[in-house]
Amino acid sequence: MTVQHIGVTEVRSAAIATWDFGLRAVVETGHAITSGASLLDAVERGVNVVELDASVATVGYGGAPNAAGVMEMDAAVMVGADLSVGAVAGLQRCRRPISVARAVHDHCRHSMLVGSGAAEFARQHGFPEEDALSEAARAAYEEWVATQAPGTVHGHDTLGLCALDATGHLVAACSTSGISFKHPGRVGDSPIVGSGLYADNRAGAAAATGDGDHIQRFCLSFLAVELMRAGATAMEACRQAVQRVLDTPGGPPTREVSLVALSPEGDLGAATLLERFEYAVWNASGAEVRCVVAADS
Ligand code: SD4
Repeated sequence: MTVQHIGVTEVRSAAIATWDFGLRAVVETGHAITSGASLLDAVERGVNVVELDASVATVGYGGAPNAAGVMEMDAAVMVGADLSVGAVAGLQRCRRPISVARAVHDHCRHSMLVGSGAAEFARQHGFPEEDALSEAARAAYEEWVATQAPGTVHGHDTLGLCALDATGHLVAACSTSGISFKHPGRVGDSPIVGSGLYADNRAGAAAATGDGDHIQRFCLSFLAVELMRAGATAMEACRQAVQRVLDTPGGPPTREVSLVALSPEGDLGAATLLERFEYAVWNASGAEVRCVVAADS
């Protein structure tokens, strides 16, 4: 477990992110918050760090392409102060999809743009056309084409990030290349408000990761936030939300379900149906990777 103590001036500020690679995102977000950036800027910078890291094989540059070998990325941001959102889905030729989602939030009269319309919007707002397919991702794709039957599900890990500043504002964000080698045009839970992410300053914020084809059936992030609104701690809210998946009539459709959550008081939560799920936190005590085991184990 890595612990980094970094200068924290605001005791309430906190951030939580999915997976161990989320550590870099929460540390960057924390630095930005403590150096006076707006919460939205801080979250965008935190997500950008992971998006631009080609060694993360599921987010932004270096992520996994679709079944046609084309990178199609999903990202969204939600602001808990006014429930405003910006989202992109199936975005091509961009290495920082969260920044395009942020631009949709800031400059577009719509909440979500997809495919060629999202790419055109990105160009209009100054995002260069960039190849998001890394050499390693191209090699993995070629190996998949040579060896795997179409439709085989490969790795997929979304960066979901929730952050709180000292004034009680919450922001949630998601960025992913989605399920590896997915059908062209497939959109997962990550850019869908309520499924991949949700934030409301009055109740909390949450973000999901896992098999988005199933996660979007449960509106898991909204559910976790509503459970916090009803009085659950962030940890209880995550556990009860993943329990909803376990309770599916006929049995859970997938065990690839994990959630992180943050309350307006800075209380942190996570739950999973995987054997173990690593997530990253940052607050006044420092930054570290933590782990939870399956909620029903
Ligand atoms: C998706 N939920 O596109 C994303 C992928 C993911 O852990 O988070 N995997 O379905």
